[in-house]
Amino acid sequence: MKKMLYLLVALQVLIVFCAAGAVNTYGEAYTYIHEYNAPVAEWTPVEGSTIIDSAVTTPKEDGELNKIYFSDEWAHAPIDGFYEGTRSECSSEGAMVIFKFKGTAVRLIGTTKSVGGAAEVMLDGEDIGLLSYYYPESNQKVLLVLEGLEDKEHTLELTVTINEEEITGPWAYVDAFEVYNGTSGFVEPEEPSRDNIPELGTSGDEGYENIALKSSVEVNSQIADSQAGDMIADGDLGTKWCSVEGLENPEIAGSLNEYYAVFSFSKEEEINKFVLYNATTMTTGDDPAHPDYNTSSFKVEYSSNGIDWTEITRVEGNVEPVVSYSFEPVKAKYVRLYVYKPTAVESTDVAVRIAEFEIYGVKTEDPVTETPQDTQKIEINTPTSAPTSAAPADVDSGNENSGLIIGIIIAVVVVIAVVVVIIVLKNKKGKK
Ligand SMILES: [Ca+2]
Repeated sequence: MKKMLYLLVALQVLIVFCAAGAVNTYGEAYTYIHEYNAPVAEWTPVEGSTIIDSAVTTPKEDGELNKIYFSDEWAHAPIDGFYEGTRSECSSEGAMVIFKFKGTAVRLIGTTKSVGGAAEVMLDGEDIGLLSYYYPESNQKVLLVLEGLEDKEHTLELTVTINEEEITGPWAYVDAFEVYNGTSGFVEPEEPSRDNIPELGTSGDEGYENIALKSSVEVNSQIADSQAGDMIADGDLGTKWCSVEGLENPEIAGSLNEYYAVFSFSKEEEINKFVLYNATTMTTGDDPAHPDYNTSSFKVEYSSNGIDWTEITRVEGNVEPVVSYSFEPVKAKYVRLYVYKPTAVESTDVAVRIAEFEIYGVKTEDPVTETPQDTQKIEINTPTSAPTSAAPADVDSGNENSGLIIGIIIAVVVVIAVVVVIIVLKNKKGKK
């Protein structure tokens, strides 16, 4: 059952990566905006707008302006952090919400979740598209924006459905509707700043370098080859290791999912620092837009045999994209990053997403610098054919061969000469 859940979550995560960043425009008269991963962390009402809280319900037949009709499947729960402390939710296909309003713009404020489904959206009886409640978890999120409408009464109708494409249940959420006049209701969020993200490979003390790049990496699991374990140490902030399949470990009370990445070196290395780059530091994709993707709790350990581990440090409640930690140098053949809360403390997202993990160790001679010297030697030796120590053995053996041939020729000539002399002498004797 758990495996099945993991599989579902994995599929969801895979799909959301594909679906990220979708912006749809329906028709010329008005715009409809919904991004699965719109990084709208906070919702700010438009000045002069009217907020219609979802806790107000009315019979469908009333069709009363600025009232929300919920079908019976909806539950209206008191939850902190929502408008007037309430949020409505349901998980029934076909459940409906009908909202009648007068204005040129409307926004739906709700929640997205990893179990989120979808809703078919109708405006004034016209099908305008599918609204997704899916992923990542975010409360009081702007889920739907309709702007540039005619200034008259409109009816917005949502019908809850399974988001078949995304293989989730029909979970749907409504906090409130916001009605206003104007077209500036939706503010595009700013790109997250990269000011505090150090360049890869630049965090080491003098004489130290990121030796994770030359380690071999083993992870407990990975979601796909495109987000493989070794991408945590490939010197690229455009790639990450992602896993949704953690381990059960009783060590940390209450933990359900734990993950590891083990870095193995060919010999013991002296190390004194690690730098963890969460997926929020990435230079590609939409991960940077989600501060909840910062690994919340983890520990880093080292070992000389891969069996007995010594803890370097333990981090809990982290919210930073980059976590850097220096320590007294230790000798390690193995380093283990052990994650036991992969996302923000309040998040239920079970995916660990780490773009890069640097381990700073004593710098060794770069074998790359030896190559030009060798090349130079060959370049010098080749044209002169000088019999230096590096002179090609072929040349010597070639000399030996030609000497041998000359020797053989001389020997043959000598033998022939001797034979000729003997014959001549014999003939002379015979003639006498
Ligand atoms: Ca990487």
